[in-house]
Amino acid sequence: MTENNAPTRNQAVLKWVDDMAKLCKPDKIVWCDGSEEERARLTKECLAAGELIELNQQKLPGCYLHRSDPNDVARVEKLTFICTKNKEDAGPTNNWMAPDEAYKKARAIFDGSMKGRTMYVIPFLMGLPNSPFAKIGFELTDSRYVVLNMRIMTRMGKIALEQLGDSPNFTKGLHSRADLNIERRYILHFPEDNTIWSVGSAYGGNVLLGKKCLALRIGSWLGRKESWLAEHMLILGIQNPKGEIRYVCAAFPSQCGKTNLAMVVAPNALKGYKTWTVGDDISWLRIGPDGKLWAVNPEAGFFGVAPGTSLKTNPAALQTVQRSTLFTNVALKPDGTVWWEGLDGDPPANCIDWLGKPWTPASKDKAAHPNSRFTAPASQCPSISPEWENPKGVPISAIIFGGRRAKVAPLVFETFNWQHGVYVGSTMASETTAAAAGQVGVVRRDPMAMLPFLGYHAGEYFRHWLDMGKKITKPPKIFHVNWFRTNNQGKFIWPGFGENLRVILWILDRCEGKGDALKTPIGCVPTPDAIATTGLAISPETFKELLSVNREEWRQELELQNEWFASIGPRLPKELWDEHSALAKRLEAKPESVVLKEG
Ligand code: GTP
Ligand code: SPV
Ligand code: MN
Repeated sequence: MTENNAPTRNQAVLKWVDDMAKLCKPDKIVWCDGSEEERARLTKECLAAGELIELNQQKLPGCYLHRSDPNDVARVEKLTFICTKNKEDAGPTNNWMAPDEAYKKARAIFDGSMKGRTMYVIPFLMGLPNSPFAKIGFELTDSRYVVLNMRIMTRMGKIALEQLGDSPNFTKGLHSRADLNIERRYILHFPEDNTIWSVGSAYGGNVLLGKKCLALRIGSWLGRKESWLAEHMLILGIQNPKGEIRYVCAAFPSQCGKTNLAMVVAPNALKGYKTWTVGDDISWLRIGPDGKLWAVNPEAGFFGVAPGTSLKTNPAALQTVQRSTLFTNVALKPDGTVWWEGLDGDPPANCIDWLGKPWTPASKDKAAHPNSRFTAPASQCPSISPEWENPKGVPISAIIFGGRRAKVAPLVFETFNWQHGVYVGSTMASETTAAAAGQVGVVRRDPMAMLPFLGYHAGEYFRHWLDMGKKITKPPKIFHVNWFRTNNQGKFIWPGFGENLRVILWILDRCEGKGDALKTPIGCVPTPDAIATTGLAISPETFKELLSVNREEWRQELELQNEWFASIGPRLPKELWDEHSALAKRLEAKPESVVLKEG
């Protein structure tokens, strides 16, 4: 039945779509072409069905609001599985299910799940056409909301079919909302079959299969096989007053500031600097013919966190979402515009909260869900880089790891070399956020910000990073940052946001053999005057505190790292244990010519 109106003669695609349709039993099958006509038609259907609410078209042209099911508002890590033949290959950080069992369990839920519904076939491209980085995927889904989101987040439709041609080489993604029952929800990855099955959810990373499922979990698996890296990283270009542009990648866990840093605007004190957004969530990195590491953003849009986004914190994001944007789980104002906690100005006197209920500032619950999001085309971002669609990518000068740590980690430090940098990435820790279901604010290890997104064994992943380091002849330097240090009242002591650019400029100085630093046991920190603080309302004591390395705290940190490394088991590369011992030694040694705060 699929051949009738299918826009491809690719037999592998046709057979697979047919098989999946037999399982899900949709009333009809629609092949998506990515056209404007298709967008308008699906939007109209969504409005009629109550899946979208039209926003004020004068103030927010082309913008709509979606409210998800209240039990379906974030990624569910507990229900996300890596289904490799051997359990060991998924490693100790992933949930594992045997492929046979996983297919069987999910089949029972997919069976007939699309009765009375349409199955949309979405061919999509991650990366740019004719790029060595690009990968092709298909998502079969019974959700129009997913189609409309995928249309923004990926290069979808004809363009993907053209790239694929007759090749059987594509990721097979199947998604059904089924009954949105959390007891019947699974996000299953079969890297050995290049297959993703997601059922029982209709939200974000669970169902926009190009993003976390393909670009990171399947991507990381392919990256190891094909010698490249798939990472949870933003890509940012920084142009100095001479007009030279340098690029950095930064890996921060979910809701820890990637979108914000990707769109950072130079504060007045840094006149003459300009910033360019290349990507805000995912980087695919390959070694170029010049021996440098090159990065591509495989996505075409932003699925960004709404709360906290304001003219003060992220003006570029706010400008990006003024048109052709889908909002999910934000609050609705009486004038048909949107609101969320942290947006500029006073809270509205009344509005409709994310659950569809009346809300006033006196209400004790939040008006927007803490993981409410916007989906917007990257091309609309005022700081989008002219290079963002370069199929070769951009050359990377520095890799920056970072987490949300109230204490311990200083504002910034530079690692001694690639291996030490991999160790720092592998031991990253961060407080959990609302991006995933579960408790918020608990410190956990989140290596390279990839804990929820690894498609294979964490120990093997660290090995892959070490191996890549040997192949990159001109490696980027590796740094660690922490924008989230707090004082004893729990208040952030670093102003963050635009001011983070000051730290990035020190990082770029260090990449060019400039910038003053002090050697500490954990790495090199800036000297107090190496980072420009003009125009910052921050006392010299606070700044000192931000850059301090407390030996006692780091000794405790080492103990926790011990447990973490032990949990990875024998596949943890020995080099990382060596780095761990070396840090222990440096912490015990007498300070060199270096000022260190004693615990
Ligand atoms: P995902 O899309 O979940 O991967 O998140 P992300 O890493 O892109 O995080 P995002 O930039 O959306 O920031 C998440 C939250 O952190 C928002 O509420 C921001 O306002 C806040 N945030 C971002 N940067 C800073 C900063 O420098 N300082 C402080 N205090 N908060 C920040
Ligand atoms: C994240 O959680 O890191 C996100 C949002 O970027 S989601 O697409 O839901 O994974
Ligand atoms: Mn993310």
